[in-house]
Parts: sequence; structure tokens; C-alpha cells
Amino acid sequence: MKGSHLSYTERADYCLSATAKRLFQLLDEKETNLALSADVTSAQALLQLADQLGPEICLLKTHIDIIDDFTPDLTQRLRQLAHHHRFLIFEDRKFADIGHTVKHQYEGGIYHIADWADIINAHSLPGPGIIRGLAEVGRKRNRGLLLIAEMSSAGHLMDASYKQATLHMAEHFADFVMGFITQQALSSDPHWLNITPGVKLEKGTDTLGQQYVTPETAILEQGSDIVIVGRGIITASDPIEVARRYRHAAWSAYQKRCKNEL
Ligand code: 5BU
Repeated sequence: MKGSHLSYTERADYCLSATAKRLFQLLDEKETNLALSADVTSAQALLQLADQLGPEICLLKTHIDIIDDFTPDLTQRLRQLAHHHRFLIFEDRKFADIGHTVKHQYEGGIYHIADWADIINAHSLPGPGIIRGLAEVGRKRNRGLLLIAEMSSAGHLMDASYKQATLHMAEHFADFVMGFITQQALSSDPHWLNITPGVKLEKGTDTLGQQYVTPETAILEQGSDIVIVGRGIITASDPIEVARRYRHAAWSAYQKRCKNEL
């Protein structure tokens, strides 16, 4: 069994990032470590998912640039739903440029991501300047950043030394970097969140390189703290019922991890 045996609430005390602290506390308060990847292309479908599944989740993960009919009203309404159902919004933007450029991409353009997304992510590939650029925008708004340490897709190039270098880079910005998007937990330091996409109730793949593990494998064997589920839920005939199954599976695995290590 891998990962911290401390409760999420206990781990909140170790956080320097206010957003990481808030998220750790929310996980235990709401009793859910399920994140929904709401990969739909219309504003109405996104709002409907956020409203229907909001009670089940800790995080709503968006790809705002796949929405065909985006208007700023969408992000305002998402914020209202986030407040109402108590989840945080994570824009899966995967920033990957020099600090100066990502600063504009985060703050400006059409989407004004910094105004509504509690959490964003970025590749560590360009080096620490990307974190400094994002932090210039995000720190004053109390936002948080997840570094992408390891992707779920087959054949990715993120080897062990890349992951270690990502962890090392994060250590210099622990007030802004909340943790990692990763398959395997990177460190036993309790303040880092390890968040894992590529999760389904059954292990498998899709036709374009995605690889899935179960919630139990992610949490108990890989040391993940939060599982991200997209198509496993949103393509189901009854997404609410299926989301509850994922929620139960992920939460039971976390409880087991806490108990077994006492
Ligand atoms: P799925 O439908 O559960 O396969 O969706 C997974 C989501 O997580 C999708 O939005 C991806 O863009 C996202 N993702 C991922 O699958 N793997 C990764 O390593 C990262 C993000 Br980073």
C-alpha cells in the first residue's frame, strides 16, 4: 500500500498553499475524493453536468477551449454552481510555454482563466520560469497550480528522472504548487496532492492511447489522493448513479489506506 496514511484533514495542516489546504479540508468535509472531467462541448451540457454531479465531487475539471458556444456568462455560472455544491474548479489547460507567455494565457485572452479557475496545471518541461509566470497572476488571487509529472497516455516521455526533476522544481514554490498530476505518488511528503486521470471502474484503454486503472489501484497501489473520471461517468446512461459508484470506490479505498497504516 502506497501514499500517506494521514487523513486529508491532517495533511491540510502541512500545506503552504491556501488552495491545497482548502481542497484537503473539503475532501474530508464532503467525503469525496472524486473529480469529474466534464469533457463536453456545449455550455449547457457543461452546466448540467456541474449541477447534477456537483454534490458528488470535490473538483470539476474543465477544458474550456473545447466549448463551442463559450461566453463569459458560462464561467460566472460555473462559479455559482461551485459555490452552491462546494467543489473547486480545475481548468486542465496544461500550460507549456515561457513564463511571459503563460502569464498572458492565464490572465487574458478570451477565457480569463485566472478569474474563475481555482486550480490550473502546467508542464514542468519549460523549467521554473513557467511557474514564476503563472504565480505572478495566480498568487495574488490565491489560486493553485498542479505540475504534470506523469501522464496517463501510452508512450509518454515522462521518465523517472523527469518526475524527480518536477518534484524538485515544485519544492521551490510550495505556496503556489499544490501537487501533481501523476500516476504514481511522487513523494511521501504529506502536503503534496497526487491527482490521477485515466481512471475507470475497469482497467483498459481507449483507441487513442488513454490507459485506465481502477480507483482502488490508483489510491491503494499508486498512492493517488484524488481520481479524475471523465467518460466513465459522462457517457453512462445514468451518470449520477455511476458517479456515486466511483465516489464510493474511491472513498472506500482512501478509508482503507488510512486504517491499514495506523
Ligand atoms: P477520460 O474520459 O476519463 O479518459 O478523461 C480524462 C481526462 O483527463 C481528459 O480530460 C484528459 O484531457 C485528462 N488527462 C488525462 O487523461 N491524462 C493526463 O495525463 C492528463 C490529463 Br495531464
